[in-house]
Amino acid sequence: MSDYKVFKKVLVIYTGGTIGMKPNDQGALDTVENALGVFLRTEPSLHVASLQVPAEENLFALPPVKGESGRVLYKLMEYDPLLDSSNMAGSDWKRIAEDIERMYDLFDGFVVLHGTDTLAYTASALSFMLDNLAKPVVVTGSQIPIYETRTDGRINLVSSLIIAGCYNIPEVCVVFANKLLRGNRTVKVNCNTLEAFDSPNAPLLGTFNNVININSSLIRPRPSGKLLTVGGVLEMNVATLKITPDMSLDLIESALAEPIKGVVLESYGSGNIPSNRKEIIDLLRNAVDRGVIIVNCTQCLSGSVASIYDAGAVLDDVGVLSGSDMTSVAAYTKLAYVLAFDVSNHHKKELMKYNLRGEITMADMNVNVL
Ligand code: ASN
Repeated sequence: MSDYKVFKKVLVIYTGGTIGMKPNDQGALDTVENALGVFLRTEPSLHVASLQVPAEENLFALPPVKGESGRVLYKLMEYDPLLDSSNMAGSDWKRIAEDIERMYDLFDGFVVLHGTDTLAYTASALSFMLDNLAKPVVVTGSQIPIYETRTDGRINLVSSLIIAGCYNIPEVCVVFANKLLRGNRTVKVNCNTLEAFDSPNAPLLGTFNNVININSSLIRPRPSGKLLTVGGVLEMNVATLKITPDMSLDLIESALAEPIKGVVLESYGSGNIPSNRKEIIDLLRNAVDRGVIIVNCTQCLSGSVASIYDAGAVLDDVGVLSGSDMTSVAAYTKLAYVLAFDVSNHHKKELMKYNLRGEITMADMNVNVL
């Protein structure tokens, strides 16, 4: 295999999810250790056996892809334990980010195989944690296990390997159902169809049809000359508080109570709350005065928060920040990232409003993050 050097090298970090699940004794889908690599080695659309890449190093060679000059060699790194993504936590985001940092110079790009349930959280979190990222990090998974005939896992994995190996996309992105999406704009929109993800407030970065079409003007610029740094410290004392009619004050009080440091307020429409309930406004004001950072995001699937109505403008008066068009998921992970910084509360608030990784259309262009 003297021609290894011409291959683009991709590290596939396999964290779990449906893509590698099989039914357990009760018939429920569950993760299975050491099965994916065995399967990949026998699957001609995912590995060219005749190239005889060393199996003991968990290396696989993707067959040539029409239209792409590069060839992709990939290494499978399976996590122990494999997780249904519903079981993932901030410590798992940290593990992935630190593995990417450790292996950064050895690979041209990275694929994270992940369950779909919390995939948007992980993609958003990684986008913030990987500062000065100059290589593609593609998060993907599937709705049907890769071992099944009708799987969507095979095409999602192939498309992800192509992006990670052959394209200059220095971002954390999501590949799913023939779409390339910005990671921190992604939301899970369907749990029953193969079109599980969308980015309702941001255009697709690309599409996989007869040809692969990348919307280059949307891709974030490669950071010049700066080294990747990983923000491995997170403040996970964050909460999401969804406003509902007649909601209990106790619930609001506990969502804002110590040790919570940051809250995503999921408001109605363009950022409105029941402003005729003075007690709610008092609870929010008290929390802001105690230093809790509250970010207002809409419950709607798309659109952004703006002080159009008095029922929303009241939040500006108590010091709640506008989340503009950020997804609630992005705001949650951004809070976890920003709240861990050793800077003043004022500076953290400025960072929450600032467009760090393409996650937000800035409502206020005068944000000062220096
Ligand atoms: N429960 C699964 C997970 O998130 C769902 C999936 O991957 N499609 O791990």
